[in-house]
Formats: sequence, structure tokens, C-alpha cells
Amino acid sequence: MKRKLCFVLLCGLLSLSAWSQKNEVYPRPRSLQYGEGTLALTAMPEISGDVEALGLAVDCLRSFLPDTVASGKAVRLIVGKQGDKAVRKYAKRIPPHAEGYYLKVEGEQIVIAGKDERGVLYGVRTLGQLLRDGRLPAVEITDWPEIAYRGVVEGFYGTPWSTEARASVIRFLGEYKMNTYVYGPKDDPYHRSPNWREPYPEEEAAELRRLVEVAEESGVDFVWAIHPGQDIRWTDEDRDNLLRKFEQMYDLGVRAFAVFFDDISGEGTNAERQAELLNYIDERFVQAKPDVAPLLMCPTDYAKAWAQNGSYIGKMGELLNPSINVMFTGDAVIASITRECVEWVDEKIRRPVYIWWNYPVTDYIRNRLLMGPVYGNDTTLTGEDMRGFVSNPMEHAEASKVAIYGVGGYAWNPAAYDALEAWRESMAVLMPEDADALLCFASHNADPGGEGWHQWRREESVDIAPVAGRYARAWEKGAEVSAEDEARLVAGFEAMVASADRLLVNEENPALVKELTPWLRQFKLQGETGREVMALARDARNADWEAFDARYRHVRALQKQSFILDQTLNQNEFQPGVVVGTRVLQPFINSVFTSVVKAANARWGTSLEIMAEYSPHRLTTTVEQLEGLPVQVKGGNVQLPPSLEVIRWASGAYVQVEFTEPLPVVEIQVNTGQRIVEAWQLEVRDADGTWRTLPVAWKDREMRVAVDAPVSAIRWTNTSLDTQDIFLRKFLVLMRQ
Ligand code: 14T
Repeated sequence: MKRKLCFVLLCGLLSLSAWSQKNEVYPRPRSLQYGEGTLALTAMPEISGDVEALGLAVDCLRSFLPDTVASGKAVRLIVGKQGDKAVRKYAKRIPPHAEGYYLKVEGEQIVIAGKDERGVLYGVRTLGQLLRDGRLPAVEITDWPEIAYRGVVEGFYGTPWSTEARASVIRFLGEYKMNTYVYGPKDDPYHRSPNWREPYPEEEAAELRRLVEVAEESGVDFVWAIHPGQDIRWTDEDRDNLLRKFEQMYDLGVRAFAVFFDDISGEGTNAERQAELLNYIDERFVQAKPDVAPLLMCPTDYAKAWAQNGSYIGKMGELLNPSINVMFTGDAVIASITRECVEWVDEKIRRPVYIWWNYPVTDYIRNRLLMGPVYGNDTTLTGEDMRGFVSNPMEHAEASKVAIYGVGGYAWNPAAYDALEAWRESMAVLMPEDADALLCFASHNADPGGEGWHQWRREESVDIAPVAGRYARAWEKGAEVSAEDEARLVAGFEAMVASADRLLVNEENPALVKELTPWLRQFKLQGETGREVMALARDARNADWEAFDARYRHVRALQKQSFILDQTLNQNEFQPGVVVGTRVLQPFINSVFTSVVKAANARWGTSLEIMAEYSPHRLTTTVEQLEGLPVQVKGGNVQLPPSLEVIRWASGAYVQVEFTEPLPVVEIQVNTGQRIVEAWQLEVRDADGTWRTLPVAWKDREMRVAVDAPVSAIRWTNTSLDTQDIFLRKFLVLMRQ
């Protein structure tokens, strides 16, 4: 009972610890020393310093203090940046780093001495975080950021963020001492080819102007990026087109610019021409205007996997003016940032790299959310290794804040960054009252899945994974299950249902709830299915046929509801649908369901279907590992989920997918992780019921066979005399849409 309670309370306890940390400063300062006692601060202090010149810092102060002068003994705030008269006494305490600050609370006095204007602002932000219930702790802080540029690059494909969403993220960046928002949504036609030459229409221009203001108010640099590479001509005319566009953006208030050359083909990829253009822009525009920040560029070979011999990227290093910052995504498009890769690219580009981190972006897996902790990047990297670190987020702006918060902590001070702590804290920042429910949801929605283009993976459902593994293996082997494990799993599923219910009606963060709703509905169903499958296992163990029979029908109904959600919500042309808990929970539920129903069929002589997820189509197989595998319907195509383990395939064994009716199959794609030609046979059953064998053809490392006829079933057979071990990385049937 104690254990069970422990688990039920797990999410709650995590959030409690987040609560007790709430008055800690985030990102964590370099050095923080608490002194004795506290200071009451309930109104604006008496300021010594040039209030006019302090600008943003004073606005920020007003945001958390009422603008009335305190009655009684007034608190004195000595504030200014290096060189200001007010803080001359503290000159030696100011850290010699851009955006750094010194802060001291002692007696009735507060000192904030910044290295520069940003530093003063950050000192005030820290003060705001220290202030709880009108009291400040006595404290001495010396603090500065490790990485110069920190924040977000809105650089994904898909629906660009709304102006509201952008404003909200920009304010969030400022709040947690990030200083950069790079504007580069792939689906803004005025950012990219073919319309990059055109000025923004009035309405869009007005919205961008507003965002520039929000950034200004937040202490964040708004960097506007152009993406001209797909159709640029290396002529004076296009060069002038680009500069004219930059001038228009300058007129809207933009003071930082970027040029992206990623994801293009053809003439635009020419390294020398790119460098020539960038240097020209740098000299004639960026350097020529005293108030424009250093130019930023994204190269065509932006990941090491593509930059292999490094000749393109090496040329960039050689040719580009030294003040131009160069972006890079790491070893691969989606990757954890390693020291080895950073050192490699730094040497090639001859300057510290500006990391474009492709997390939590989901434009390649649009049916998922990535809400796990930000972990895995090298924590020994310093400002000498990296000039910038920005996160490419999801098209869901609010949900992306979980990751953005983590990135802020990492980039401020990699060495002191604690991934799990930051992750838990972010829940309380986004939803103070329902932080535990949000944490429960986030803990099961973290892994990109490793299918398709990108292999990068994330841990998911970490607390329950070992328990789930033990329980599922026990059922598979027909062994005794542990009552304790069973109780923990049931409690885990109940926590999911409760969390989903609470989050669905949460009123603290409507924007977040709106983004999450499709996934919350799927999450609730998954919790209910999990709970019912656990009960089904109990009914089977108790040999209670009546209970089992009723429960089986219920589980079937839940599975079908989940299928319907996946076919109706979040429909897009790339990865339509809504999936949750894909790494641990869904495979667990499927595996237990399959084992339990198999056992029931054996015991009662029934032939209940064992295929776990609902599908209108059927799978039959003599390959044990594939039994119960769902036949998925994705965007009108039919597929089997990719196997992540080797599959033992006996001589003559087959897998067969049977459709509800003859369907217009265009092509069949099978990827077994190796090139095999002779020992396998692919057959289709035509509309008239006759089977025919298809000639096998290879494209890249995959088998692809054109069909172009109505087909009622497909069969894939090991025709060799031996058992074969293969992966089933892909089994995809493309339909005429
Ligand atoms: F600029 C780059 F650093 C970059 O990452 N470019 C795109 C980016 O816009 C996108 O959000 C990201 C994640 O999908 O990856 C890049 O786009 C790709 C990457 C591919 F490997 C598009 C197609 C790919 F095959």
C-alpha cells in the first residue's frame, strides 16, 4: 500500500519540489550567496541612479512593484551600468562579461550594477525572481551568461506562429534571460522563395513592427531572416533585391539580420557566391549602419553528416568576414550537441559556431509532441566553443516553452544546468496549479520515434518503463506477475486519466490547453485503455470469463475510439493524426493485450482477435514476434509499425495484410535493413481472389514495387530453406488517393 501511494503521489511530489524551488533564480546564477535575514520590499524603492537612462530595467522593476513610494523607512536601490556614477563604488564587483551583473541585497539597500544595459536588466529580473510575498532574502550574486546568443529560431516547416504566440514567446525569452528571437518560418512566403524579393503587405508589416516593439520591450533581439537560395540569381539585380528587402525590414525597426541557405538545391548552393553576397551585405548594410547587429547565416551544409569532407563549410570559414556568425545543427539535422562536433565545425568555420538546435521541432513528426527534458548536450561547452545556441521549436508555441525554458538554462550556464530540475520547474512556470498533471502528460510525450529520416531518440515514461518491461515480459512468458508492479501500473494509468481530465479544463493557460487538446484526448484514452487492459489481465488470471468477455469489448471500443481520434484530429498532409506515449506505454499496452487475449483463447477455446490497436484491416502471420501487430492507416496509406528489434523469420513464415475490400494500391515499400533479393517473396491477391507474385525491385536501400491495381491482400514470405533474421523497418502500402 505504501508503495502504491508513493507512485500515486509521484507526480505530486515532483511538483512540490518544483514549488519549493520557485523562489530560486532561473537560469541559475554563477555565484549566489545568501546572507542573514530578509528585506521587506512592497513598493518602488528610492532609486539612486539615472532613472531615465535605465529604461527597460525600470520598466521591469515596475512590472513587479507597485509604483507608490514606500511609506516608512524607504529601501534604497543603487542601480546602473559600468561607468555610471551611481555604481562607481561597485566597479570592481561587476563581472567582466557582456550582459553580466552584480546584485547585493543587504540591510535596507539593494545594489544592481550591470556590465551593460542588458546586465542591469538581468539584475532587475533576478531581483523580481528573488522577491516573494514582498520580501527579499539578503543575498550577493555575481552572474553572467556563458553563451552570447540564446533563444529561439522560428525555423520550422508548417503553420507559422501567430503574432500573439510570437509575442508570448518573446516575452518568455526575456523573462528567462534569453536575448534572441530569429524569425525564419519556412512557410512565410515573404521569407523564402519565390516571394523573398517582395515587400510585406501592409498588414503583415504592421504585425512585424509590433513584434519588433515587443522584442525591444523584452530585451530580446529580433533577428529577421531571409531565405533566398532556391531561386536566387547571382546578379547585381538580385543582390539589390535582397538589400531592398532588408531596408524595408530596417524601416519596420529590425536591427538584426540573417540569411539562410538551408534545404536548397541548384545554383544557390554555390559557396563562393554565397560568401560573396554575404560579405557584400555585411559591408554595405550591416557595418554601414551603426545600430545593426552582426550578420547571421545558415549554411547549406548545416549538419556534419552532410558536410562530410567539409569542403563547402571550410570555404565558408575561409571566405566569410570574421564578424558573420555561422549556424550549424550538429552531427546530424536532429542531434545532441557534442564537443567533438563543435570543435570540428569551429575549426572549419574559423569562429565559434552558432548552434541551430533542432529541438523540440516536430515538422518531421507532426502527429507527436516533444515535451520531455532538454538533455544530452555537452555541458562542458563554453562561450569560446559556441557563440550562440537557439532552439527550433514546434509549431505549438506554448508547448514549446517546456524546451525553451531548458535551453535558456543550458545556454546561460551549461556547467550548472540540471535537465530534470529545469524540466520540472517549467511545468510550474506554465501551469502553477496543475504542474503535476502537466508533468505527468509531458513525461509520456517526449520521443520522436526514430522512424523515417531522423534516428535521434529521447527517453520517455522513465519512471514506469522498468516496471512495464518486467510486467509485459512476465505475461509474454506466462510467468507470475508481481502484484506490486501491477499496482504501480494501474496507478500510473489512473494518474494519466486524472491528469488529462484536469488539463482539459485548466484555465491558467488557455493557449497551452488549446494546443494540447487533441493529444490530451488521446492521452486520456490511452490511460483508460491501459487501466482496462490491466483489469483484463486480472480477469484472465481469475479465469472469470464473463468479466473478461465484457472487458474485452470495452477495450476494443476504447481502441476504436483512439483510431478515430487519430483519423480525425490534426489532419495534415505529412504525418496526420495524434499519437501519445509511443515509446513505452503504447507498446506495453499492445503487448499485454496480445499476451492476455492469446492466453484467454487458449484457455477458453475462443478465437478473439489479438491485434492490439483497432484497424479496419487484418494482419495474419506465422512469425511469432509480429503477432498482434496493428495494421495502421496513415493519411489513407496502410502500414505496419516499424520493428525496432531483429525479427526471427522461419523458413516459409509469412506476414499477410488483408484489406476490408480490394484497394487501389499504387506501390509497396519494404525495408528490411539489408539488401535481400532472392529469399523473399512478395505476393498480392487481386480483386478476383487470385494470388500473383510480384517482381522485386530495389530503390536506394529499399524494396519498392509498383502495383497499380485493386488488391485485397498482400503477403511477404521467407522462401529460403533457412530461418532469416531481419528488421521490418518499413512495410508501407501506398494507395491511390
Ligand atoms: F537550417 C537548418 F539548420 C535546418 O534545420 N533546416 C530545416 C528546418 O527548417 C527544419 O525545421 C528542420 C527539422 O525538420 O530541418 C531542416 O529541414 C529539413 C531537414 C531534412 F533532413 C528538411 C528536409 C530534410 F530531409
